[in-house]
Amino acid sequence: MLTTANKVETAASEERELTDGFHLIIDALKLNGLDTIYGVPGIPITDLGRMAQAEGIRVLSFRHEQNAGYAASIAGFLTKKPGICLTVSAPGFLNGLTALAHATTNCFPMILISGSSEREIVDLQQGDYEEMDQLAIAKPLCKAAFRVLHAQDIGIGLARAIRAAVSGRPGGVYLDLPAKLFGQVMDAEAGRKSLVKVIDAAPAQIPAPEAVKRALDVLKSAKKPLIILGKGAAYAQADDAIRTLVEKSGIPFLPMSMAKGLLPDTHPQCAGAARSTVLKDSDVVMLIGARLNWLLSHGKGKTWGDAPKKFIQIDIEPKEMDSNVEIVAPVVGDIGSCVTALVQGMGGNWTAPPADWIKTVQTKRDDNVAKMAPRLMNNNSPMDYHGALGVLRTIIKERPDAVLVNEGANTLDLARGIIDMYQPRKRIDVGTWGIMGIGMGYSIAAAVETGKPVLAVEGDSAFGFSGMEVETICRYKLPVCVVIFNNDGIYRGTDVNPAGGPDVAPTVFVKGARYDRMMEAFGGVGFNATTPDELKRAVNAAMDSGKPTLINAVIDPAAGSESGRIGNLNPQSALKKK
Ligand SMILES: Cc1ncc(C[n+]2csc(CCOP(=O)(O)OP(=O)(O)O)c2C)c(N)n1
Ligand SMILES: [Mg+2]
Repeated sequence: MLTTANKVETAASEERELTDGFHLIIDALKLNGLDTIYGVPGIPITDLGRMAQAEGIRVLSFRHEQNAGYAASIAGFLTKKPGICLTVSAPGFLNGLTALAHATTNCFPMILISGSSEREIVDLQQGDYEEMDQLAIAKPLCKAAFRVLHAQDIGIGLARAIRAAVSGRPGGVYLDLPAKLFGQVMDAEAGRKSLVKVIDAAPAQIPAPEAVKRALDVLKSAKKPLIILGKGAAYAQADDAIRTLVEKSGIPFLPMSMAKGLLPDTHPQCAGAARSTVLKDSDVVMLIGARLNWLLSHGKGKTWGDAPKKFIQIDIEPKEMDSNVEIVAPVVGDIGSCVTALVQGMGGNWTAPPADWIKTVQTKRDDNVAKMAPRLMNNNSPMDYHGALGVLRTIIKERPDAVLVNEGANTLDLARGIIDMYQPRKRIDVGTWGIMGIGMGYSIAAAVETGKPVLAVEGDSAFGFSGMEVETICRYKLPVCVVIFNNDGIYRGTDVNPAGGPDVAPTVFVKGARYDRMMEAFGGVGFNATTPDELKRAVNAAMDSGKPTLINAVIDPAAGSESGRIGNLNPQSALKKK
């Protein structure tokens, strides 16, 4: 192998026979169909971005690595290919790390590729430019972490990263590329041969026939069965098989947030609007790509009622079984293979669940929907959440292929309940951690990866975490319509400083802020909506034009509640609040 110095001498005469680290990375990405990079340029990866763009890779430059990372993570969810995030050393790497940990927690395949400083100096802690032992720091936060030191190992390094990201339970992978690697020169033919095209990156994992039979036996014995669909089921892209299983079984289903639309929320078996009833009263629960974490109250306690319950769980990760409660019928394998095997095992004459159970669920659901309906039609000004969301609900009904991005507290919880989804993988949100900050990164990746219009429904606080990326949206002219539920703060804009000093309360923002003007600053369309009618017109115009748009929806500052629907998670002192 030649050194960088040799490259200069030989470049002119042997240009065609040589390649370098830069090009090997690009060729390895392209060979594996990874054609989009989300990142922020700087030393040592600026030229890599330029060259990647020159070679036909789409390189999307962000204003902050965290947003680029979130974009990469959701690109992974939407496509089943690892989303690529590219960052500079130390601070850029750290900014991307939150998204890497997020991808791992949410089981999204993503590769964070970060440039890093000189190993020799970093390891002796001699104070290099952006010095940091990035590999060590990334390791506990991702599924796998690799470093490539030699150009001839780039192909293998990327192959390992891809496999680790997408096989089994997907997750985030870190790939450390020290600055010196990029300039390393090697024979072009040897370089080509060193690249690896990953074959069958996420091999099918077929469930054991006994496990399938056991699950079906339990399901058959049920008087009040329930199917819960998680975002793992949405990720699997086994939409037809899942629909067949649900419909053939006749069992009510409850979609978790990002599984909404796998079957339409308006499907006769959907129990979304009867959530508390089905969780409490069901006797057999089949989880498909859903974990019994906090979002399902760990499968026990008040939410789940007193009646004994049996759980069937379908998951690709064997360690998921018995994580919180006993799983009487674990089915381990990829969702597509498991669901297909279950459908086959059901045969031609599966008995539907008892009619009184179906009736109970449907009645509860219809009652709740009817109770909600008038609230969604109110035309109050300032708007409340229901009036504003009623409008957005209709817009998604009329434009079911749009992608809905959603974050906030009240803005999240109420939108999740109110806006029906009709197609798989159209709702992307705060995920397992309930994090703020995914909004603009997700919107950008959703527009780029799906080519569909995006509607981002954002709390004013939530939006602030990634707000600067509206410039990115305008720069790439993406069909993104951001609606900010502006209630002057976090949960509510009405808190007061208990000490009476000049500072406002910690949850309160500038009153009457005009977020729409941020969009105008970059050439996008801004609109200030004070009534549901205005909101409707503005969103429809944005969706029709496909122009980057930001609508400041003025919401009554008193309309929200503490922490939205999860106020119960706030720690309470045994001492009375003063
Ligand atoms: C990264 C991160 N930081 C902080 C929080 C805590 N948090 C939860 S919701 C929220 C904002 C809620 O306000 P807003 O987005 O305006 O929604 P609203 O309830 O007002 O509609 C915050 C800061 C979080 N979830 N994630
Ligand atoms: Mg708010």
